[in-house]
Amino acid sequence: MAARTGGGGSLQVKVVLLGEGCVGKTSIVLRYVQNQFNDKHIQTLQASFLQKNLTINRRRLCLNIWDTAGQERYHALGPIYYRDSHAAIVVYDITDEDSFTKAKNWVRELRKMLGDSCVLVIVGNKSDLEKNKVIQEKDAQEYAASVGAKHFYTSAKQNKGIEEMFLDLSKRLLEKEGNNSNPSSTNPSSTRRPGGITVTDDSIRTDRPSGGGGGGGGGCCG
Ligand SMILES: Nc1nc2c(ncn2[C@@H]2O[C@H](COP(=O)(O)OP(=O)(O)OP(=O)(O)O)[C@@H](O)[C@H]2O)c(=O)[nH]1
Ligand SMILES: [Mg+2]
Repeated sequence: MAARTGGGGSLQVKVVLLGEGCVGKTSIVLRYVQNQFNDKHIQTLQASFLQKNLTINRRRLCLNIWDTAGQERYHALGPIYYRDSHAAIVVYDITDEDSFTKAKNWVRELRKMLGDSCVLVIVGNKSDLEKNKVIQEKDAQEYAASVGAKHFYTSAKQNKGIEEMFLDLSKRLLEKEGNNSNPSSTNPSSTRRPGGITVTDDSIRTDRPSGGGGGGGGGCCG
């Protein structure tokens, strides 16, 4: 689905996070949007919604991010959140073989339901636990390439790889949409990134979806 340009010339895009429970989907988004990290696993119920506004090379982008629940009992809700998505981030835990299998299942489902229309990213999270890694980088990279996805390592805990992953995804979304959105005025808080890209973190908003998103109690990780 083509992204639409909202008020203020900002390109509105929908991004969904999918993956098994406890792999760190919520942690990745909370680190990216609020620069927070929680050691406890607070299971997401259904899904949570967060927004992040960026300006990349004077082009405005609003990421509307749906962080879905990984528990199996919510699997059937997946299409509600990935439908019409412009990008999907499929997350696995580098220390958990099953979570990689589950990530592959999500990719298969996405490709079947959405075709090649959405930008696909596969993320190996918890890169700080390198010593416990069970999914080898070569396998992960080869798999990602075989399904037309990019692969990134992240650590929400140590704040590694997350900005880079969202930046790459955002640039690909902008490229896909062409060069026709309105340039915004230069913002003094802009930061220069490698590769000559200027990125501005415009504003932050977080919300819960109506009808019961947000975190619940309990956890699988102790
Ligand atoms: N060591 C380490 N732990 C992490 C990292 N990211 C998340 N965690 C931990 O992993 C657990 C699960 O994180 P969540 O972000 O709640 O996982 P989730 O994928 O959103 O889980 P569901 O909402 O149940 O689908 C928590 O205890 C986090 O603190 C990371 O990069 N490194
Ligand atoms: Mg969660």
